[in-house]
Amino acid sequence: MTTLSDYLATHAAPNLASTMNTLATASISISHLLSKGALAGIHGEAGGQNIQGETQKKLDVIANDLLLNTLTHNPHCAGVASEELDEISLAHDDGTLLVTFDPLDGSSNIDINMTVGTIFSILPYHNSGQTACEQDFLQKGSQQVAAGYFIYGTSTMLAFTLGAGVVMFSFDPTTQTYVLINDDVKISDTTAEYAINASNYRYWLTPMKRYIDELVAGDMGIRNKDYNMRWVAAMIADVHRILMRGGVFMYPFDTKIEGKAGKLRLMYEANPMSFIIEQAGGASTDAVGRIMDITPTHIHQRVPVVLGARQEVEYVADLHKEHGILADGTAV
Ligand code: AFP
Repeated sequence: MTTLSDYLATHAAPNLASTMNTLATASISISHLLSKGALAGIHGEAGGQNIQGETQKKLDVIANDLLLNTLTHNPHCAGVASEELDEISLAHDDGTLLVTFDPLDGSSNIDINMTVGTIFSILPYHNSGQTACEQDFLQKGSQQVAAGYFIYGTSTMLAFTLGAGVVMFSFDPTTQTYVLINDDVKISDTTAEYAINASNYRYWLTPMKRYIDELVAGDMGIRNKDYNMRWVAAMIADVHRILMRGGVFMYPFDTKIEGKAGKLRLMYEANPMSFIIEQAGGASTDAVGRIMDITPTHIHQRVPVVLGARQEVEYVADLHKEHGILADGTAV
Protein backbone atom coordinates (compact mmCIF):
# COMPACT_ATOMS: atom_id res chain seq x y z
CA MET A 1 0.00 0.00 0.00
CA THR A 2 1.54 3.32 -1.10
CA THR A 3 0.33 6.46 0.61
CA LEU A 4 0.47 9.89 -0.98
CA SER A 5 3.32 10.98 1.31
CA ASP A 6 5.30 7.82 0.43
CA TYR A 7 4.73 8.41 -3.27
CA LEU A 8 5.71 12.08 -3.15
CA ALA A 9 8.83 11.34 -1.10
CA THR A 10 10.18 9.25 -3.98
CA HIS A 11 8.69 11.03 -7.02
CA ALA A 12 8.76 14.76 -6.26
CA ALA A 13 11.32 17.35 -5.17
CA PRO A 14 10.91 18.29 -1.46
CA ASN A 15 9.30 21.68 -2.20
CA LEU A 16 6.75 20.09 -4.52
CA ALA A 17 6.07 17.16 -2.20
CA SER A 18 5.49 19.55 0.69
CA THR A 19 3.09 21.72 -1.36
CA MET A 20 1.16 18.69 -2.59
CA ASN A 21 0.86 17.36 0.98
CA THR A 22 -0.45 20.76 2.08
CA LEU A 23 -3.11 20.66 -0.65
CA ALA A 24 -4.06 17.14 0.45
CA THR A 25 -4.46 18.29 4.06
CA ALA A 26 -6.85 21.06 2.99
CA SER A 27 -8.78 18.64 0.77
CA ILE A 28 -9.38 16.30 3.70
CA SER A 29 -10.97 19.17 5.67
CA ILE A 30 -13.16 20.04 2.68
CA SER A 31 -14.13 16.39 2.24
CA HIS A 32 -15.14 16.14 5.93
CA LEU A 33 -17.34 19.22 5.64
CA LEU A 34 -18.98 17.89 2.49
CA SER A 35 -19.74 14.54 4.09
CA LYS A 36 -21.57 16.32 6.94
CA GLY A 37 -23.54 18.29 4.32
CA ALA A 38 -26.40 20.41 5.60
CA LEU A 39 -25.47 19.47 9.20
CA ALA A 40 -22.21 21.42 8.81
CA GLY A 41 -24.15 24.52 7.74
CA ILE A 42 -22.31 24.63 4.44
CA HIS A 43 -25.28 24.75 2.08
CA GLY A 44 -26.67 27.90 0.52
CA GLU A 45 -25.24 31.13 -0.73
CA ALA A 46 -22.49 33.15 0.92
CA GLY A 47 -24.11 36.45 -0.01
CA GLY A 48 -21.44 37.74 -2.39
CA GLN A 49 -20.13 37.43 -5.92
CA ASN A 50 -16.68 36.48 -7.15
CA ILE A 51 -14.61 38.35 -9.73
CA GLN A 52 -16.37 36.37 -12.47
CA GLY A 53 -19.71 37.87 -11.36
CA GLU A 54 -20.87 34.46 -10.12
CA THR A 55 -22.83 34.07 -6.92
CA GLN A 56 -20.60 32.45 -4.30
CA LYS A 57 -21.84 29.48 -2.34
CA LYS A 58 -20.89 29.20 1.35
CA LEU A 59 -18.63 26.27 0.54
CA ASP A 60 -16.87 28.20 -2.25
CA VAL A 61 -15.76 30.66 0.41
CA ILE A 62 -14.98 28.05 3.09
CA ALA A 63 -12.93 25.87 0.69
CA ASN A 64 -11.13 28.93 -0.62
CA ASP A 65 -10.19 30.07 2.91
CA LEU A 66 -9.03 26.58 3.92
CA LEU A 67 -6.74 26.27 0.91
CA LEU A 68 -5.49 29.81 1.23
CA ASN A 69 -4.66 29.46 4.93
CA THR A 70 -2.81 26.17 4.60
CA LEU A 71 -0.90 27.17 1.45
CA THR A 72 0.19 30.57 2.70
CA HIS A 73 1.71 28.83 5.75
CA ASN A 74 3.80 26.59 3.51
CA PRO A 75 7.33 28.09 3.18
CA HIS A 76 7.69 26.82 -0.40
CA CYS A 77 4.69 28.74 -1.63
CA ALA A 78 5.44 32.25 -2.94
CA GLY A 79 1.89 33.13 -3.90
CA VAL A 80 -1.59 31.87 -4.59
CA ALA A 81 -4.24 32.74 -7.19
CA SER A 82 -7.80 31.53 -6.70
CA GLU A 83 -10.85 31.60 -8.94
CA GLU A 84 -12.71 33.09 -5.96
CA LEU A 85 -10.29 35.98 -5.28
CA ASP A 86 -10.00 39.18 -7.31
CA GLU A 87 -6.25 39.40 -6.81
CA ILE A 88 -3.35 37.09 -6.03
CA SER A 89 -2.46 36.38 -2.38
CA LEU A 90 1.14 36.63 -1.31
CA ALA A 91 2.86 33.96 0.77
CA HIS A 92 6.66 33.66 1.18
CA ASP A 93 9.15 35.72 -0.83
CA ASP A 94 11.64 32.85 -0.54
CA GLY A 95 9.14 30.36 -1.91
CA THR A 96 9.84 28.58 -5.18
CA LEU A 97 6.32 27.67 -6.29
CA LEU A 98 3.08 29.42 -7.22
CA VAL A 99 -0.27 27.70 -6.78
CA THR A 100 -3.54 28.41 -8.61
CA PHE A 101 -6.80 26.69 -7.72
CA ASP A 102 -10.52 26.45 -8.19
CA PRO A 103 -11.44 25.66 -4.57
CA LEU A 104 -14.84 24.16 -5.33
CA ASP A 105 -15.51 23.29 -8.95
CA GLY A 106 -19.15 22.58 -9.74
CA SER A 107 -20.52 24.68 -6.90
CA SER A 108 -24.09 24.44 -8.24
CA ASN A 109 -23.85 20.75 -7.25
CA ILE A 110 -23.17 21.36 -3.54
CA ASP A 111 -26.74 21.87 -2.37
CA ILE A 112 -28.05 18.89 -4.38
CA ASN A 113 -25.49 16.46 -2.94
CA MET A 114 -23.73 15.80 -6.22
CA THR A 115 -20.08 15.61 -7.15
CA VAL A 116 -17.79 18.61 -6.72
CA GLY A 117 -14.03 18.95 -6.44
CA THR A 118 -10.90 21.07 -6.02
CA ILE A 119 -8.63 21.69 -9.04
CA PHE A 120 -5.04 22.88 -8.60
CA SER A 121 -2.06 23.85 -10.73
CA ILE A 122 1.51 24.41 -9.51
CA LEU A 123 3.87 26.69 -11.42
CA PRO A 124 7.54 27.48 -10.85
CA TYR A 125 8.32 30.82 -9.21
CA HIS A 126 11.26 32.37 -11.04
CA ASN A 127 11.84 35.40 -8.79
CA SER A 128 12.42 33.71 -5.45
CA GLY A 129 13.65 36.27 -2.93
CA GLN A 130 11.32 38.96 -4.29
CA THR A 131 7.65 39.53 -3.62
CA ALA A 132 5.51 37.79 -6.23
CA CYS A 133 3.15 39.74 -8.49
CA GLU A 134 0.37 38.78 -10.93
CA GLN A 135 2.80 38.81 -13.85
CA ASP A 136 4.69 35.89 -12.26
CA PHE A 137 1.57 33.74 -12.61
CA LEU A 138 1.06 34.46 -16.30
CA GLN A 139 2.93 31.38 -17.52
CA LYS A 140 1.83 28.96 -20.20
CA GLY A 141 0.22 25.73 -19.04
CA SER A 142 3.22 23.89 -20.47
CA GLN A 143 5.26 25.39 -17.60
CA GLN A 144 3.20 23.64 -14.89
CA VAL A 145 5.26 21.39 -12.63
CA ALA A 146 2.18 19.62 -11.30
CA ALA A 147 -1.59 19.71 -11.69
CA GLY A 148 -4.41 17.68 -10.28
CA TYR A 149 -7.79 17.51 -8.63
CA PHE A 150 -9.47 16.20 -5.51
CA ILE A 151 -12.91 14.86 -6.38
CA TYR A 152 -15.53 14.64 -3.63
CA GLY A 153 -17.91 12.01 -4.99
CA THR A 154 -19.21 8.78 -3.54
CA SER A 155 -15.64 8.53 -2.30
CA THR A 156 -12.90 11.17 -2.24
CA MET A 157 -10.16 10.69 -4.80
CA LEU A 158 -7.07 12.49 -6.03
CA ALA A 159 -5.62 12.42 -9.55
CA PHE A 160 -2.49 14.33 -10.51
CA THR A 161 0.46 14.56 -12.82
CA LEU A 162 4.01 15.64 -12.08
CA GLY A 163 4.73 15.59 -15.82
CA ALA A 164 5.46 11.86 -16.09
CA GLY A 165 2.04 10.23 -16.47
CA VAL A 166 -1.06 10.41 -14.30
CA VAL A 167 -1.57 8.72 -10.94
CA MET A 168 -4.76 8.23 -8.96
CA PHE A 169 -5.27 7.90 -5.21
CA SER A 170 -8.34 7.06 -3.12
CA PHE A 171 -8.92 8.58 0.32
CA ASP A 172 -9.13 6.02 3.12
CA PRO A 173 -11.36 7.50 5.88
CA THR A 174 -10.04 4.94 8.39
CA THR A 175 -6.38 5.96 8.15
CA GLN A 176 -7.14 9.51 6.87
CA THR A 177 -4.62 9.04 4.07
CA TYR A 178 -4.67 8.96 0.29
CA VAL A 179 -3.72 5.52 -1.03
CA LEU A 180 -2.39 4.82 -4.55
CA ILE A 181 -4.86 2.88 -6.71
CA ASN A 182 -3.52 3.45 -10.24
CA ASP A 183 0.05 4.46 -11.10
CA ASP A 184 -0.47 4.90 -14.86
CA VAL A 185 -3.87 6.25 -15.89
CA LYS A 186 -4.39 6.15 -19.67
CA ILE A 187 -7.30 7.13 -21.91
CA SER A 188 -8.26 5.75 -25.28
CA ASP A 189 -7.81 7.73 -28.53
CA THR A 190 -11.39 6.95 -29.52
CA THR A 191 -14.70 7.08 -27.69
CA ALA A 192 -18.47 6.78 -27.99
CA GLU A 193 -19.22 9.22 -25.14
CA TYR A 194 -19.21 13.01 -25.05
CA ALA A 195 -19.95 15.77 -22.53
CA ILE A 196 -21.33 19.18 -23.46
CA ASN A 197 -24.04 21.53 -22.22
CA ALA A 198 -26.22 21.13 -25.32
CA SER A 199 -28.65 23.85 -24.18
CA ASN A 200 -26.08 26.33 -25.53
CA TYR A 201 -26.34 24.90 -29.07
CA ARG A 202 -27.78 28.07 -30.59
CA TYR A 203 -24.78 30.11 -29.34
CA TRP A 204 -22.07 27.84 -30.81
CA LEU A 205 -20.01 28.40 -33.92
CA THR A 206 -20.88 26.44 -37.09
CA PRO A 207 -18.12 23.79 -36.76
CA MET A 208 -19.16 22.92 -33.21
CA LYS A 209 -22.81 22.63 -34.27
CA ARG A 210 -21.73 20.39 -37.14
CA TYR A 211 -19.68 18.17 -34.81
CA ILE A 212 -22.52 17.68 -32.33
CA ASP A 213 -25.01 17.13 -35.20
CA GLU A 214 -22.79 14.27 -36.38
CA LEU A 215 -22.67 12.69 -32.92
CA VAL A 216 -26.42 13.06 -32.39
CA ALA A 217 -27.13 11.48 -35.79
CA GLY A 218 -25.28 8.40 -34.49
CA ASP A 219 -25.57 5.28 -36.64
CA MET A 220 -27.93 7.10 -39.02
CA GLY A 221 -25.27 9.70 -39.90
CA ILE A 222 -21.77 9.79 -41.36
CA ARG A 223 -20.28 8.37 -38.16
CA ASN A 224 -22.16 5.10 -38.47
CA LYS A 225 -21.99 4.70 -34.73
CA ASP A 226 -24.13 5.67 -31.72
CA TYR A 227 -22.82 8.09 -29.09
CA ASN A 228 -23.84 8.56 -25.48
CA MET A 229 -23.95 11.94 -23.71
CA ARG A 230 -23.25 12.78 -20.03
CA TRP A 231 -23.12 16.19 -18.30
CA VAL A 232 -22.49 16.62 -14.57
CA ALA A 233 -22.13 20.45 -14.63
CA ALA A 234 -18.82 20.03 -12.82
CA MET A 235 -15.85 19.80 -15.16
CA ILE A 236 -14.02 17.83 -12.51
CA ALA A 237 -16.58 15.01 -12.62
CA ASP A 238 -16.75 14.96 -16.42
CA VAL A 239 -12.95 14.85 -16.69
CA HIS A 240 -12.74 12.17 -13.99
CA ARG A 241 -15.19 10.02 -15.97
CA ILE A 242 -13.04 10.50 -19.07
CA LEU A 243 -9.95 9.36 -17.15
CA MET A 244 -11.83 6.30 -15.92
CA ARG A 245 -13.60 5.21 -19.13
CA GLY A 246 -12.73 7.64 -21.92
CA GLY A 247 -14.71 10.35 -23.67
CA VAL A 248 -14.50 13.91 -24.90
CA PHE A 249 -15.43 17.02 -22.88
CA MET A 250 -16.36 20.36 -24.45
CA TYR A 251 -17.12 23.84 -23.19
CA PRO A 252 -16.72 25.54 -26.56
CA PHE A 253 -16.63 29.14 -27.68
CA ASP A 254 -20.14 30.61 -27.56
CA THR A 255 -21.79 33.94 -28.19
CA LYS A 256 -24.03 33.76 -25.11
CA ILE A 257 -22.24 36.54 -23.24
CA GLU A 258 -20.45 39.07 -25.39
CA GLY A 259 -16.72 39.28 -24.75
CA LYS A 260 -16.51 35.93 -22.91
CA ALA A 261 -14.52 33.38 -24.90
CA GLY A 262 -16.21 30.37 -23.35
CA LYS A 263 -17.00 29.80 -19.68
CA LEU A 264 -14.00 27.99 -18.25
CA ARG A 265 -10.99 29.64 -16.67
CA LEU A 266 -7.61 29.04 -18.27
CA MET A 267 -5.49 29.02 -15.12
CA TYR A 268 -7.84 27.31 -12.66
CA GLU A 269 -9.60 24.76 -14.86
CA ALA A 270 -8.38 24.46 -18.46
CA ASN A 271 -4.61 24.31 -17.92
CA PRO A 272 -4.56 21.82 -15.04
CA MET A 273 -7.11 19.54 -16.72
CA SER A 274 -5.27 19.79 -20.05
CA PHE A 275 -2.00 18.77 -18.36
CA ILE A 276 -3.68 15.72 -16.83
CA ILE A 277 -5.46 14.71 -20.04
CA GLU A 278 -2.32 15.08 -22.18
CA GLN A 279 -0.29 13.09 -19.65
CA ALA A 280 -2.92 10.33 -19.83
CA GLY A 281 -2.49 10.17 -23.62
CA GLY A 282 -5.36 12.46 -24.63
CA ALA A 283 -5.37 15.89 -26.26
CA SER A 284 -6.65 19.35 -25.39
CA THR A 285 -7.41 22.38 -27.54
CA ASP A 286 -9.36 25.63 -27.58
CA ALA A 287 -10.51 24.30 -30.98
CA VAL A 288 -7.72 26.23 -32.74
CA GLY A 289 -4.47 25.59 -30.84
CA ARG A 290 -3.11 23.67 -27.86
CA ILE A 291 -4.48 25.11 -24.61
CA MET A 292 -1.19 24.69 -22.74
CA ASP A 293 0.55 26.88 -25.36
CA ILE A 294 -1.61 29.93 -24.57
CA THR A 295 0.24 32.75 -22.83
CA PRO A 296 -2.23 34.10 -20.26
CA THR A 297 -2.95 37.83 -20.34
CA HIS A 298 -4.62 37.89 -16.93
CA ILE A 299 -5.22 35.40 -14.13
CA HIS A 300 -8.99 35.16 -14.61
CA GLN A 301 -8.88 34.66 -18.39
CA ARG A 302 -11.51 32.38 -19.95
CA VAL A 303 -10.96 29.95 -22.79
CA PRO A 304 -12.96 27.51 -24.95
CA VAL A 305 -12.12 23.90 -24.06
CA VAL A 306 -12.24 20.62 -26.00
CA LEU A 307 -10.34 17.76 -24.34
CA GLY A 308 -10.19 14.00 -24.04
CA ALA A 309 -9.95 11.25 -26.68
CA ARG A 310 -7.22 12.35 -29.09
CA GLN A 311 -9.00 11.46 -32.35
CA GLU A 312 -12.14 13.39 -31.42
CA VAL A 313 -10.23 16.45 -30.19
CA GLU A 314 -8.18 16.59 -33.40
CA TYR A 315 -11.33 16.15 -35.48
CA VAL A 316 -12.99 19.14 -33.76
CA ALA A 317 -9.88 21.26 -34.37
CA ASP A 318 -9.87 20.17 -38.04
CA LEU A 319 -13.50 21.24 -38.44
CA HIS A 320 -12.64 24.68 -37.05
CA LYS A 321 -9.68 24.91 -39.42
CA GLU A 322 -11.89 23.93 -42.35
CA HIS A 323 -14.29 26.76 -41.44
CA GLY A 324 -11.43 29.22 -40.98
CA ILE A 325 -12.25 29.95 -37.33
CA LEU A 326 -9.74 31.81 -35.15
CA ALA A 327 -9.32 31.39 -31.37
CA ASP A 328 -11.45 34.48 -30.67
CA GLY A 329 -14.35 32.98 -32.62
CA THR A 330 -13.97 35.20 -35.66
CA ALA A 331 -13.46 33.83 -39.17
CA VAL A 332 -10.14 34.14 -41.03
P1 AFP B 1 -19.04 26.55 -10.94
O1 AFP B 1 -17.99 25.88 -10.15
O2 AFP B 1 -18.90 28.02 -10.92
O3 AFP B 1 -20.40 26.08 -10.61
O4 AFP B 1 -18.84 26.18 -12.49
C1 AFP B 1 -18.54 24.91 -12.91
C2 AFP B 1 -18.10 24.99 -14.33
O5 AFP B 1 -17.16 26.02 -14.49
C3 AFP B 1 -17.51 23.68 -14.85
O6 AFP B 1 -16.98 22.88 -13.86
C4 AFP B 1 -18.67 23.01 -15.54
O7 AFP B 1 -18.28 22.17 -16.57
C5 AFP B 1 -19.48 24.18 -16.04
O8 AFP B 1 -19.20 25.27 -15.16
C6 AFP B 1 -20.94 23.91 -16.05
O9 AFP B 1 -21.56 24.92 -16.72
P2 AFP B 1 -23.12 24.95 -17.06
O10 AFP B 1 -23.73 25.82 -16.02
O11 AFP B 1 -23.20 25.55 -18.42
O12 AFP B 1 -23.66 23.55 -17.04
